[in-house]
Amino acid sequence: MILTGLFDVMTRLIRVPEDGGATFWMPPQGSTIAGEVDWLFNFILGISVVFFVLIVAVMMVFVVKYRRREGRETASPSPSNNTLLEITWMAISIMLVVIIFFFGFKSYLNISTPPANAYEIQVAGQKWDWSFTYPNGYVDQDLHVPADRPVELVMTSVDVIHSFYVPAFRVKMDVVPGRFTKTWFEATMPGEYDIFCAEYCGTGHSDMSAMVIVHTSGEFGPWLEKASNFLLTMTPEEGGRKLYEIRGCQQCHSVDGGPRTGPTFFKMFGKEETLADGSIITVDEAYIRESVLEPNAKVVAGFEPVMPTYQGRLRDDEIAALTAYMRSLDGKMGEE
Ligand code: HEC
Ligand SMILES: [Cu+2]
Repeated sequence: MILTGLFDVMTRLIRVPEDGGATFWMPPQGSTIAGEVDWLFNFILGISVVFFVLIVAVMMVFVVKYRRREGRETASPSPSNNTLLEITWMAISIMLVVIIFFFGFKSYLNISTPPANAYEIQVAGQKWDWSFTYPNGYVDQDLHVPADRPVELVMTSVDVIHSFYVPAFRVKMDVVPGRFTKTWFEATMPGEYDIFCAEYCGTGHSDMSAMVIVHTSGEFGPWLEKASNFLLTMTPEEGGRKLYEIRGCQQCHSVDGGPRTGPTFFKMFGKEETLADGSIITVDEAYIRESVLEPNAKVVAGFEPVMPTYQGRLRDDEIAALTAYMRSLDGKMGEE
């Protein structure tokens, strides 16, 4: 306890009080568990420092005291053992290790068991960004959370192993393809904090960052409401483009004429399309709407019927925005 007391004094010396408990070497303590994680870290660091100093000091003294000198050619035999000394140092080491285990295990259990009333957000990692899906289906590239409410993250990866890391929350958890991992936190201070990927995942690894934005609990609801209705604040083309990127169309449809799993959207609007049954239709609003809601009603010749239905997943105004975006891909960019 003297050790931690000493260490507390040391850390307080370099603490920046207005920055939420940040110190010279620690980010702010932005979550409820940050304090206990830091405490244990400092405790282990304190023990290491004390023993390091003790061992090095004793070593130096012995080096000088028992150095080779004139007339002291042979060492005198040393006593074989000192039972009391040996039992003492073993007892002290065991005690320290058990204390560390006790607090470490306690925090570990705490960190790995989300409270039952936690707000759940789905996280997907992919090369090289994060996407966060809210209970209402809204998808964002940054993580927005309410303060003072436990938030549970259910995470998976689309490609390789990533690791979700928020230093300010002292939260780090692997994100693994084909598996769901969970972690949780309760943010205590509104503000913005960094998210990093902490598992080397290829060329863009260092770019794989995002922000956690902690809203006051009253602000979070209105934020989600407004963000989910981003169409209201954008032109239909912009909104459609955003939907194209975040709702998965991009994975199968290009906008530059190149082939993917599905036909390109480039110059698609107004064109004559040959269907698998040989008939020919013109791509218009009604056909696009049908293609999105009932993809298998009319299948384009040369493609597999693999498009998932967006029935119940895209509202009418969203389909209208997507249509506006497709219409704008007429190859006359910048002319209007
Ligand atoms: C898993 C891949 C996949 C995803 C995701 C996907 N599509 Fe498709 N889409 C296809 C395929 C394959 C076809 C062609 C076969 C067919 O008509 O069903 C197609 C056809 C279409 C067509 C008709 C194209 C034409 O040239 O006649 C439209 C319009 C369309 N998709 C819109 C969308 C929109 C909008 C989204 C996102 C909200 C989307 N698709 C997501 C695979 C996909
Ligand atoms: Cu990564």
